[in-house]
Amino acid sequence: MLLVGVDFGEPHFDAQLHELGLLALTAGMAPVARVTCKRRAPDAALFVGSGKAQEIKALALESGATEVLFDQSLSPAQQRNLERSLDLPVNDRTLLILEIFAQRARSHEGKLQVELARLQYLSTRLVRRWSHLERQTGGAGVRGGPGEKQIELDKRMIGEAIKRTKDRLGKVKRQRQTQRRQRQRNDAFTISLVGYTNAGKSTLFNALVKARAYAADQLFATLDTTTRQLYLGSVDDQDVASGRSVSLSDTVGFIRDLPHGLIDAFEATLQEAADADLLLHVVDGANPEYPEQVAQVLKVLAEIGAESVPQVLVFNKLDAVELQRRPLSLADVTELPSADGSGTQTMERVFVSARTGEGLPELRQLLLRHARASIRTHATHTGQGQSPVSADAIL
Ligand SMILES: Nc1nc2c(ncn2[C@@H]2O[C@H](COP(=O)(O)OP(=O)(O)OP(=O)(O)O)[C@@H](O)[C@H]2O)c(=O)[nH]1
Ligand SMILES: [Mg+2]
Repeated sequence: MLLVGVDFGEPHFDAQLHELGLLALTAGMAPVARVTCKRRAPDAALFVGSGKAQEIKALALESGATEVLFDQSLSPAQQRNLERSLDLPVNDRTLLILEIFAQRARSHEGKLQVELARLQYLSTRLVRRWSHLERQTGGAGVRGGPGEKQIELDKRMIGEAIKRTKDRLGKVKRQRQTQRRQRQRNDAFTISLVGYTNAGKSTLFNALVKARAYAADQLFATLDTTTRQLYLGSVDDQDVASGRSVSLSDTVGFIRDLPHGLIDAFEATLQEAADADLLLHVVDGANPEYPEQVAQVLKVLAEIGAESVPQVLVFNKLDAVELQRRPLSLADVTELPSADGSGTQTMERVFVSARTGEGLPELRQLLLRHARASIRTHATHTGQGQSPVSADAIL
């Protein structure tokens, strides 16, 4: 596979192309070469210039690449024109992410969500895609694109498949709502781990609840939400007076330019995060790109309506941070640009290493403080517990 990145003057261009390589590896594809070029704007027909297209073709031949992958989203027409011009299958980052999600989805709901996103993506471009997609659409035919008749047929089939998938998803969603209502009735204090993919959410989850969720050096290792009870020292075995226990959820990671179809399809899963009482925003503190990743996560959180949920920044991978960059204190407060870019927001921050356990006592302390505060306001709101003091005494 040959990677192509077109630099339109973005500040993080190199890192983005590197990330595309990681995504390809995660999907089980080996990048054999990469091409970059600078442009002011995409070419309407080919995305790159025709000279560059020739260069890509030559390099693909030379390196033995059997497929070309663009870092940016291509329009259906650009993709088709490129495939004709290069005489190779051409795909973009969006399809790659869809492919990874398809490979990783485990739960019934996860699979349906991915299926819906893929069908929606596919409905806009009826040309030969990766084999599993071909099978599902009844075989789109040979390269060069299926005939008009076939396209009409495929369109109808995809339309029907979208409807079927939506119906099935609707059913699963209703079940999930019932479960959520149940949890609300139980009134757990819910904490969700959110953050850029590969930040270490699952590793932290495992360290905090002593679970064995799948964690790996891959993008999107986690797709399905896992929830466990979290014991915070004295808040354990439920706080008797308020009836509130603490639960921690590990969720799907975010990535820049998450395909829109995926945000829609994963709405229910992402909604879980938005409904939490507290978000632990896990950051890969050892990654030089972390400020950009934090900004991307804040953006997605705003998109799913979770920007007002209290949030704590957890700077992870402290063990991998150079000595001279280590913070003086493991817990502090920091200023971040707000998601809409209009100002700044103040956020609590803790530095941890999910791997070595450093900073985890400080993180637990902080969680305990938030749970206590919440139980106190909760008790006041519902009239449960005699007074804030008594709630505090129990903790
Ligand atoms: N050095 C170091 N590596 C860590 C730490 N925490 C996690 N990692 C590594 O980072 C990689 C990603 O960890 P995960 O826990 O799978 O990350 P995630 O945020 O759940 O990722 P996705 O589920 O893919 O979004 C793994 O290779 C972990 O071993 C840490 O504290 N220090
Ligand atoms: Mg994970």
